[in-house]
Amino acid sequence: LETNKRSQKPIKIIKKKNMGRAFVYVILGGGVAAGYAALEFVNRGLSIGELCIISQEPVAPYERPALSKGFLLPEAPARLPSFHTCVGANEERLTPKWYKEHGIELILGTAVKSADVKRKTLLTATGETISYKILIVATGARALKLEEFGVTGSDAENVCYLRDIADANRLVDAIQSSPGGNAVVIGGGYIGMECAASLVINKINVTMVFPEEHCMARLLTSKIASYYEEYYKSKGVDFIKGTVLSSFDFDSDGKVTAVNLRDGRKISVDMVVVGIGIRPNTGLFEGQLTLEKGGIKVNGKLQSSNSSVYAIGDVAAFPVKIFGETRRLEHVDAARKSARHAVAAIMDVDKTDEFDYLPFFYSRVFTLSWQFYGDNAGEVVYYGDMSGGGTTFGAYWVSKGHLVGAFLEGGTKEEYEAIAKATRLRPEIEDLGELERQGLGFAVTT
Ligand code: FAD
Ligand code: NAD
Ligand code: ISD
Repeated sequence: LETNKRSQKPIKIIKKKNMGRAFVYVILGGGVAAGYAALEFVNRGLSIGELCIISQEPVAPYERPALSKGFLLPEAPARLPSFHTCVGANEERLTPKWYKEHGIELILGTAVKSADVKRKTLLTATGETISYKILIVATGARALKLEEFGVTGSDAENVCYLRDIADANRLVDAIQSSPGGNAVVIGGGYIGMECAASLVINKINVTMVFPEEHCMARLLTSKIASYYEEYYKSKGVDFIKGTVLSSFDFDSDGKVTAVNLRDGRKISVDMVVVGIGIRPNTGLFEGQLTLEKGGIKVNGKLQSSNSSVYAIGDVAAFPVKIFGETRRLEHVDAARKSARHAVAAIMDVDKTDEFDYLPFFYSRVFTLSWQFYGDNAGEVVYYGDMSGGGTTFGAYWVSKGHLVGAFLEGGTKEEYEAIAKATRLRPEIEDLGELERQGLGFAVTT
């Protein structure tokens, strides 16, 4: 019993057991998008105690791209706290102290096991019920496992995936246990290409195996891909294309000693890196929110089919205005910008327009570096020097008479800005030959 302050009459307070904490805003997931959302909340005047971030990772949000690059370097590797968000966008580095100072509750090392969007509650693995007024889902994605393709053996200590800091530590251990050894990299996408380069830098012999005709098949044309494959070959990387892994051989300790390919080949290995794609972490919301393109469908304010729930980053399928369709993008710039836009929409709805995002992807391997903006649809026009060895070249994609995408390897900051601006403007292209003749100059003068 407690006393009502005004009437001084006794009142009965019923506290439900395990009721847990209540917040105005809860971010579910503690990756890239969560970090950028937190910064945006603070910049827009968040009050102490209003925001909670729940993450199953044991560390505060960090720049995940560092895991396949700086983290794997043999000399002076990047380690936390140096790459907490939001250093990747040249902003403040949000250390655990920063969250404390801003009154943001960081619940780390804690998975959310279920969500009830009608009751506006989340149940954590520790048994706590956390309630919210507004929920931002930033659960990202998980790496696909070989078992999902019928191959067993992912648990072996020298088979590595790469999604989070625990995976990255495991990969570093495998690299350090295989000096001068042999690695097979399964998958020719982003993880495969970036990890293969990092392994070579660590003086490990690499064979890449993937089912497509060329690497980075989701984004690159065979002509662009062959530039990178030739560069990798010059660094000693072997490519086995058009086939997949069928099984592993193990030693008596359960370590993988060889990979067997479907085309009959056997390759002896000291370690294996697997990068065969991801699945967005939507499981908690299936049957509760509308899903599309494998993610949580949101509108131009990043708001899901339940108006109290927003989704950002890899898990969100949002309308990409310049393409006039819904897409789910698995890249860091989209995570950062969708996070910021969602918070703007939550805190200042009247002044926030629909999210108008220009897709931006990039990678850095060895001394190479490329950026891509827009969409890789339609006809392709190449320019520049594709003879190899770190030259500058690029490509434009032209669809329905308009420039819709642009790629550039080895550009300057100003040149990357120029291709971004040109792609955003979607200029009409009447003559592909003329575009080819102008090359990078077209973007620079548009
Ligand atoms: P994540 O950063 O994956 O964060 C999701 C978080 O949610 C994680 O902390 C996860 O543990 C947590 N979580 C999930 N489910 C739960 C649950 N039930 N309970 C509690 N917590 C949960 N993109 C680029 O554009 N350029 C790059 O160079 C680049 N490099 C990359 C390198 C690597 C190794 C990887 C893995 C990705 C890279 N990406 C890159 C992609 C980029 O990192 C992602 O697009 C970005 O991290 C997405 O941010 P997110 O916040 O949506 O998801
Ligand atoms: P991905 O989608 O880029 O590539 C997956 C690759 O897996 C395909 O290219 C294919 O070669 C291969 N593959 C598919 N099924 C296979 C099978 N059964 N056997 C063998 N190979 C198979 O995915 P990823 O490389 O795993 O990257 C994971 C995520 O991390 C993606 O969302 C990616 O965007 C992100 N990432 C991005 C960057 C970047 O933007 N620079 C860098 C690293 C990771
Ligand atoms: O390699 C990277 C990358 O692309 C990032 O965004 O690391 C991060 C940050 O730059 C870490 O400093």
